[in-house]
Formats: sequence, C-alpha cells, structure tokens
Amino acid sequence: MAFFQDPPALDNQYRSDRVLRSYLARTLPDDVRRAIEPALDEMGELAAGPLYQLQLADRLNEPVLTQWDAWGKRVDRIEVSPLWRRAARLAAERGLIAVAYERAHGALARVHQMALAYLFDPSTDVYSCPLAMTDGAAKTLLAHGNRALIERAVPRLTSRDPDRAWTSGQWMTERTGGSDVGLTEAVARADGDRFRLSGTKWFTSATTANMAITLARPQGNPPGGRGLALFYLETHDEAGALSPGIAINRLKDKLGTRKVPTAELTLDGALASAVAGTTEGVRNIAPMLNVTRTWNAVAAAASMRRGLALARDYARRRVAFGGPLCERPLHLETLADVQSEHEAAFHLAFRAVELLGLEEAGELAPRDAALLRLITPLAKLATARQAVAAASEILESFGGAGYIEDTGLPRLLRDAQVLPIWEGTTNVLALDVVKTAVRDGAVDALHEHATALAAAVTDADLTAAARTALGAIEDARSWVGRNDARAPAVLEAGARRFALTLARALSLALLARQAQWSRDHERDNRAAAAAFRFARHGVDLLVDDDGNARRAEAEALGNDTPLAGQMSGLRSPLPSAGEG
Ligand code: MFK
Repeated sequence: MAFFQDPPALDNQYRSDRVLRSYLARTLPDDVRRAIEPALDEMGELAAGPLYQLQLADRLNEPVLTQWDAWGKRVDRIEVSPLWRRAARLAAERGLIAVAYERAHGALARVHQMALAYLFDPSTDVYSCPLAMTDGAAKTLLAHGNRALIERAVPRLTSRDPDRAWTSGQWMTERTGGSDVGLTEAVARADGDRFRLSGTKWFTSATTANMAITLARPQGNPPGGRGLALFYLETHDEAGALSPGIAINRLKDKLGTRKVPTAELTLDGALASAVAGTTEGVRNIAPMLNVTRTWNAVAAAASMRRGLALARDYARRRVAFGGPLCERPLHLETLADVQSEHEAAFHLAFRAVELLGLEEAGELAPRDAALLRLITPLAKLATARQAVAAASEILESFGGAGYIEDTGLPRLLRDAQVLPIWEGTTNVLALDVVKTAVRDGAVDALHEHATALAAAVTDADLTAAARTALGAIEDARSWVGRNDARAPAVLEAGARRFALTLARALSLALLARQAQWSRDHERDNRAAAAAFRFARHGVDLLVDDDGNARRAEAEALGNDTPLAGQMSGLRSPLPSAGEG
C-alpha cells in the first residue's frame, strides 16, 4: 500500500502545556487558579481544534482593500479574513482585553490575561496585533487622565460585547523612519479645541480599527520628539465608513503577518484630539509602547510553543531510518535546544507581565518601577530573536514539508520574523536598554532581583545556574559602568550584547527559580533540564569584551577596499601558536 504521512495535530493547548501549567501553579493562589482554569482550558481546546482548523482553511484569504465603489465614490474599505472576523468576536467575548482592566484578580490580572493571549495567539494569525494596540491605547488614555477621551473610548476598548467593542491602531511610522520617531512630519493645525492632522503614515497596522493613537507636530513646535504631541482620532463612523480626511493609499505587501491589514495612509485635515498637551509626544506614547512590547514578548513565546507542539506531535508520527523520529537521539537533541529557549523566553515574558500587573494594581515597589522599565524592552528584544531562530529550526525539523505552504508551517517563520522588527528593532531597543540601565539604578535593581531569585534556589546544581546568571549581570553592570560617558561608541556598538546578556541572565535566574519550585512541589526535573541546557547556549555575551578590538574588526569588515598592514586595535582573541 502507498505511504501517506499523517499531518501533525494539536491536543488541548492548555492541558498539554507543562510550562504554562507549572508556572501558573507556582504563581497563582489556588483559588485564583481554580477560578480561571476553565477559561484557559476552553481556550486551549479552541486553539487546538476549531480555531486551528479554521486557520488552516483560511490560509489563502487575505485582507482586501476596495478603494472605489461601483459609482465612483472613494470608499477605502478593508475586508478582513474569516479567521480574523471570528477572532475579533472571540477576543471580546473571552475578555482578552477586558480581563486586564476588570482586575478581578488584582495584580494577577495581567497574568490571567496573557495566559489567555498565549493560548489564543498562535491560532489566530496575529490577531494579537490589534489586541496589543487596543490594550496599549486603553492604558495610554488612562495613564494621561483625559476624562473626556477615557469616558468615550475606554469602555469600548475594554468591552466584552463584540458588537460594541472597539480596537485601536497605533500610527507611529512615517516615510522618514520607524525608529527615529522624532523625525515625524505629520502636522497638527488647531481647530477650536481640537486639531486637524495632515501628513502620511507609512505603516499603519490593523487599519480596520475604530480609532488610533498617533503623533503629529502642532504648528510652530520645534523639531524632535519633544515637539510632537500625542493625538486620539476616530477612524471610522458607527456605520464603518472611514472618517473624513483619511485616505488609504494601499495595503502593504509583506513577508508575513499577511492577515494583518497594514496600510499606507494620507491624512488631510483628519479631526483629532490632543491626549496630553501639545508637546512630549514620544514620552507620552510610551505607555502604549510598553504594553505592545509586552504582548510581543508573549506572542514570541506562544509562537515557539506552537512550533514545538506541532514538531513533537509530528516526531511521534513520522517514521524514518527504522523508527519514529522522536526516538532518534539527534532529533530529540535538536528539539530540546528549542524547548529550552522557549522556556527561557516564556519566563522572561511572563516576568514582564507580572510586573505590569503589579504596577497597575498599585502594588509595585518604587524600586521595581525601574525594573519594569528595563525588563520590558529586554523581554521584547530577546524573545523576538528566540522566536525567529526557533521557527527556522521547527520548519527544518519537518524536512521538506516545513517548506511547503499548505502544511501551514512556513507561516510560523514569516509571522515570527516581524517580532524583532515592529515595536522597535533589536538595535533600537538595545540602545533604549543601555540608556535605561544606567538611569534610576535599573541595572542594580535587576541585580537585586536576580539575587532574590538565586536565594530561592537551594539545590547545588541549580544554585550554580543561578550564580552563572548573577555573574553575567555583574559583568554587564561593570561593562556599562566602564564605558558610560567615556566610550560612547563602544557603548553603542556593544548595546546588543549588553542587552542580550541581561536578558539571558535574567531568563536563567527565572528558570532556576522555577526549576527549584518544580522539583520541590511537582517532583519534576523538566525546568531544571531547561535551565542547564539554556545556560549551555551562552548567557554572558560580554566575556572578555574588548570594545576597541571589536570596533577595529567592524571597520575592517565594513570596508570593501583592501586594508594594508595592521589596523590599530585589531587583534586576535585566539591564543597565539605556542600559547596556552
Ligand atoms: C504581538 C504583538 C503585536 C504588537 C503589534 C503592534 C503593531 C505594530 C505597530 C508598530 O510597530 S508601531 C511603531 C513602533 N515604533 C516604535 O516602537 C519606535 C521605535 N523607536 C523607539 O522606541 C525609540 O527608542 C524612541 C522613538 C522612543 C526614541 O526616541 P527619542 O526621540 O530618541 O526619545 P528618547 O529620548 O529615547 O525618549 C524620550 C522620552 O520618552 C524620554 O523621557 P524623558 O524626556 O523624561 O527623558 C524617555 O525616557 C521616554 N521613553 C522612551 N521610551 C520609553 C520611555 N519611557 C517609558 N517607556 C519607554 N519605552
């Protein structure tokens, strides 16, 4: 009989997730866990069954922009895919935003919300994009205390009624660039107590949203981020028609996130309200950035989990060289590497989530405010890169099938690739981390936090892992202290290694603490295995860091003309012949 390979299948994505369940068992009091578990279980079932099936069936559907109606009227209407329409209703009904604002479980509301999001995200083709921005918009409006806007928008942004719920966009990127937001060209002209915005927005994600938060420069303001102001605008009327003064030029043709309608817009006198005065736009949009970056980290961990769930199931079904792949030592070894990175990403992302929840419940110790500020970009930048590497490895683990579109697998890699790009690239966030680390004692707060995590570890092998983490943070702290102010170019060139060292070190300390708990309470060695494996992948990326030698290398490598003779500063890090 001819051979046909079984496709991979998913089981209940909550019940089978030992990482999530063990984390929640440690973090949540029993009564809270019992209260939210039915919703997690249901989401785990939906994600594995109906939503996953719809996702596979929906593969070729993409948003469609209709610019003109049959009678020549400009309409600029976007239709999203069936999966997205289902996801929108489900997200509202299951409270994917509401949970964080209802705060039924106080400071744990964010853990509750993000556990749901972690299960929902991988089966809904990046519907987490509008959710993240909606959450960020609600948070930003509340943070600035603008009563009129809060009363108008927040009940809609946080609604559980799918017919009433709004989503929000976050329009920050212009042709002048996505990273250096201070270059924004859009202008704001006063019109009574409101403003008229004009300019171009080059990337607007989920442009079907009901409202947007954006930046523009009030006339007469100086250049740079301080001269921008933060604006609120309603993008569609109740009937769904685009508001006057907004035109959709085209949808972007992207590598991934193909279900997300991402558009180029022209604003020509679009009516907007200032959210918080008429200056300091970059600083004022920060609450939004911090929420969307937290979602990004959770989505990265979720993407890794989905890839692993599919790859593990497939490895049980796929027979090669005389047995199932899951019995082949090299295949096991490869997936174990991905698993350990996933567990590290998971704990880092959820640490950011916990701190956000504490802040919102008014329970964050003043010292931990600096910690939250630092951990948010760390979690975003580190997990995004882990997700891309994991997705590539997962596709390879399926062989040729991983490269074939109708398996649904290539989407994992394409959608992961956006994670290190939007919401701040790795380098932009690494520079933010360097600035943040030296301010308000943030790096000391991180060291203290890791020390407290290490103190919760008692077994000798896990203590050694926690010590490795602490040592890396100490190296990073002394590196930044050495180079701050005195060597700004070295500091900038090393920012990524600095940020990744802090992120990986904290991940390791979190893993060690979880591993100790899991041994003590669940008699489970799995998290310990993840910690040991993760430590072996490299934590301290600043060991023996010689900034001048690296700079000389970078200059030589970036130069296309032959470099005669010795460059000053260029030296080999390897022992010379006869040495050591
Ligand atoms: C699954 C998840 C899905 C997520 C979906 C999202 C859809 C995608 C939509 C987008 O991608 S929207 C575009 C996102 N764009 C960015 O993330 C911008 C990337 N660039 C940066 O983040 C730059 O670091 C930044 C523009 C902020 C730098 O600008 P500046 O002009 O050099 O500002 P600076 O001096 O760093 O910061 C100005 C002030 O804001 C400072 O305060 P002070 O004036 O009091 O000193 C900063 O401390 C403060 N600030 C900046 N970032 C902050 C912050 N405060 C708190 N948190 C932050 N993250």
